[in-house]
Amino acid sequence: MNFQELHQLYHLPFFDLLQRAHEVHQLQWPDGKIQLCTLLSIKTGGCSEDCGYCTQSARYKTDVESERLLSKDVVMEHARAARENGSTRFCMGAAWRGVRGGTERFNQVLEIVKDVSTLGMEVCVTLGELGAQEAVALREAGVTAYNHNLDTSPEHYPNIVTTHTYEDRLRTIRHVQDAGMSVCCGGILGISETIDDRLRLLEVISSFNPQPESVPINSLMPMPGTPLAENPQVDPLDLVRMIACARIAVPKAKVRLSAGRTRLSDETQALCFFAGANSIFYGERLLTAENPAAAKDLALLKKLGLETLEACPGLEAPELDNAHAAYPQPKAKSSCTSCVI
Ligand code: SAM
Ligand code: DTB
Ligand code: SF4
Repeated sequence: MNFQELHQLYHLPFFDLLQRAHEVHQLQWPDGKIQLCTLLSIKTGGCSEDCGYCTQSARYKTDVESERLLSKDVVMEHARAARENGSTRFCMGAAWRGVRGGTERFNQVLEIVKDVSTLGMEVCVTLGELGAQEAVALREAGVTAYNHNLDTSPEHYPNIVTTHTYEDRLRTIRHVQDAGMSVCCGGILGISETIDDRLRLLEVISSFNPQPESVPINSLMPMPGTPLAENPQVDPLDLVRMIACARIAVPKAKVRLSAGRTRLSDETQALCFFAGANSIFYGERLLTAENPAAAKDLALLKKLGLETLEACPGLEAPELDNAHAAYPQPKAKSSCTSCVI
């Protein structure tokens, strides 16, 4: 969708926008189930990058203590627990600028991925910048999706990050697509952007070919010590509008109501689900920030009569297919219709 279309949509009367989004949601996701995902920071803090919202940047004096890459055994313990608690996607994050093939740490990550991918969950990683070969290696190890957010508009991005560019991010996304992994790409609200910046982000994301499989929408969790620590909270109704626009602009994607839920009321979250959000991060911690207690989330979903997506038995990573043009359509081997990977 282009900016003009998104602008018109966004500024519709609130209930007209919600109705349009809900219709798309019901058409694309008739079972209305919510996917539970678990996040784990496998390497925390000490990052060379200067993303102004991030508590893991080495440039800011924050409360986060740097940790080395977790061992495979520890990661597997978390992954098994996530599966037992009902998560069908396990997302591992590392605070690195990027990864390079042939290094010890990249080989360790590949070993971790190989083991986690035996558990039957979708396997998502977010490790920063990737080259083409690293992307293929991750895909072959069993990664099903790669998270790499564009976060905001191309115009606003340099106000938030100066150590890498929007084009760098797009190049990594291209490598992920070429390797046959699904793309998880979204944004963050509350980083001093305008509404137009948010819509420009959606314009860029919805123009991907193929469109991303997953669009996380984060709301800033202001982190003491970071440049954005004093930013005001996002207007909840603006968040709902953004979710609705994401649902309409990227209809087949899982729209993930991501960071920031500890500051949202049950009512706001309910509106987000109505507007098209169909996934949450589940469990008391995101990467470093807080998340609602699992029991609280389950109680909310129950109150709303929302079911969770069940595990998909025999889930496998998409087949490698570089036979087509620049952006091959990731293929899912699984026959389960509720898992679009
Ligand atoms: N280092 C990797 C990268 O840059 O792609 C992945 C980790 S980073 C934590 C993933 C995303 O989390 C960011 O792109 C941003 O959207 C979100 N995020 C990070 N810090 C946040 C915060 N304080 N509040 C809300 N969202 C945040
Ligand atoms: C995404 O867009 N949000 C998740 C996931 N992708 C990796 C991460 C949220 C991180 C929130 C801040 C923190 O925990 O430090
Ligand atoms: Fe590093 Fe990612 Fe945080 Fe940026 S968002 S500082 S790249 S961990």
